[in-house]
Amino acid sequence: MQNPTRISKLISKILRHKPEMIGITLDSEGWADTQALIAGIQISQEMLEEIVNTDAKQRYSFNEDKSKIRANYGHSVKIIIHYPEKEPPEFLYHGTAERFLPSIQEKGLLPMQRLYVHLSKDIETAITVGKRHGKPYVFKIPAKAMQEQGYIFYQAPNGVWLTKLIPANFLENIAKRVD
Ligand code: HQG
Repeated sequence: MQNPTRISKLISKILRHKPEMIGITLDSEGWADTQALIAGIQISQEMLEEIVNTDAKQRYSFNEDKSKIRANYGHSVKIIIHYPEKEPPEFLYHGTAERFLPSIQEKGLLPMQRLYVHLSKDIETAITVGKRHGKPYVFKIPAKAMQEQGYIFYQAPNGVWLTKLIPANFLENIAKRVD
């Protein structure tokens, strides 16, 4: 029996970063042909549907007739998903690792390899995100105030918040060390 978590990680890699690794392509909005993905990673349609439907972070969506599939967020491939622009809550959070602090304090939060900076709605989620990179560190972002100054915030289907850039001045004196 194939391990669904391992398959899901492989699907993330293909649909966000490297479709060419199984010889498939993404269209301009990130959609891949479902049957081509299934053939490329040798899983059943049922397994794929189970992964899409049960993924804890709703990482993937099918189109209406399930002929296409895409990742909902996290891409490095240059596609354009039209996320709804949304009014953010007063504060959002970004979990990172302590080792990135000097660079972040100098340059602000940048999308790095991805298309957007990813923000979380609460500190706990941000800590989990930060732990993926090392000793976690959480920035509290005054999202509402930024939006009022013209910065645009989007929300992916799973609730992850996205924006293009958080300049360093919005991070000043509001960083929280996580022990
Ligand atoms: C850091 C996961 C140096 C940034 C998560 C982060 C998320 C800088 C790292 C989603 C920097 C990029 C995305 C700067 C930002 N200098 N480092 N100027 N600006 N960074 O993985 O936000 O489970 O691309 O702080 O839950 O960690 O995959 O982004 O630490 O929602 O579905 O550069 O991926 O979702 O790392 O994670 P990432 P992220 P999944």
